Amino acid sequence: MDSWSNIVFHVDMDAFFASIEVRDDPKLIGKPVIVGGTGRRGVVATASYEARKFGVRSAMPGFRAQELCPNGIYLRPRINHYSSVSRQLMEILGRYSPRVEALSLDEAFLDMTGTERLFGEPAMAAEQIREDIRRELRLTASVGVASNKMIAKIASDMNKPDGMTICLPGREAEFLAPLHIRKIFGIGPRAGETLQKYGFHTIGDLRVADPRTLERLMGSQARRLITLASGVDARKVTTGRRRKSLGAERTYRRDVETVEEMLQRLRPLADEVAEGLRKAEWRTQGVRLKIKYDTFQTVTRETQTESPINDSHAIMVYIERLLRQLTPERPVRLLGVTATQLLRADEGGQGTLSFDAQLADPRFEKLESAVDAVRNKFGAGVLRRGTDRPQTRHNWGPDDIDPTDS
Ligand code: TTP
Ligand code: MG
Repeated sequence: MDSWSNIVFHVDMDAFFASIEVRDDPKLIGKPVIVGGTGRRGVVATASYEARKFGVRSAMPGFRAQELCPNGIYLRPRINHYSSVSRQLMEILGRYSPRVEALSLDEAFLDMTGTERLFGEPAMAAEQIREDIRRELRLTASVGVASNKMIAKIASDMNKPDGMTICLPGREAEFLAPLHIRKIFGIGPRAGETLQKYGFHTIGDLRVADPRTLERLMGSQARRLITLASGVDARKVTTGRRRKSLGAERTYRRDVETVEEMLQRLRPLADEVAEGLRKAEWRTQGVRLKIKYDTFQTVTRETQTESPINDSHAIMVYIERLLRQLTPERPVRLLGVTATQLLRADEGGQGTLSFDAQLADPRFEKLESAVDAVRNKFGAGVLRRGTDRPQTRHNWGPDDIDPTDS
């Protein structure tokens, strides 16, 4: 066996809301318990494993759940209560690592790299965490142990409920190979269908795919998929303790109608965000696009970046992707770009394997740092990248309204 160079745990509570209800009311033990789906238009938040046998699932409309499981016990969610249990859970996890990244109330990544001395072999540490949760919270958790986030998350789901799954270092590709392609983060129902039509069923099929074939099917995602399929994921565990986001937005006097014009207007916003990131020595692992239509309806779309970034070029690659996926159908009065998921430049910036050379091209970062330096010295507007066309820039001025106006 190779030795562990990185150790990541993914801890995920079993049927979280429902398990808490059962714990608090022993009469419910062994019964099909459904949290949510009570009101006329309610949806199911979660169901106990007994209720899942009837086909009841999270996000299912309540009436459908009641058809499937008429004798189920339907409870109204008590979110505040679940949040306080969640805080206790995170406190337990915090004893095992200073780097805990909570993803939701009931799941978190732990960077366990370098903790062997304290807690022993990863498998032992994982069992100890599960034991603490069982004893102190009287709840069960499933844990995935792996060399990176993607696999740890897939692993925690493999022996649910009350299970632990380890992927040993060096065995990543082998571990993933038999699994269904939809297990890969980012392969949604549509992409999954396309891939299957062309004979890609398992992650192993993807790994040995001809990159050109895959590119024809998945475009710019292809290389990333092959990398993920081979079990490589360079995302770091980030603690969300600091400031969470950094954004720029602008309301325009005249509505913006075309996607091309939106892209032009998003570029200076991305510049602003990138500059802010570099000034604070941050990078981001998430990018969010915000749009307010002329109807004042606001939509946001967010994506994770393949590696931590802090340059406007890379931000725009994601923003453009989000914008094109969204295909706005109405005129737009406000646009915004936000870096979500910030991390310090030294946390995983270096030595990070980039999935997409174009996105993490160090030349762009260097270039942009140089631009910052000149701007700081002589003021903004002195230096612009080649892609900024002055004839469009002068149109922007009068349309821009202070962001506080929105
Ligand atoms: P999950 O971890 O997805 O589900 P779970 O803990 O209930 O079950 P398991 O992990 O064993 O498969 O979500 C955690 C909690 O978040 C869940 O208990 C209820 C809530 N939730 C919703 O409210 N709506 C949803 O659509 C989902 C998926 C979860
Ligand atoms: Mg869970």
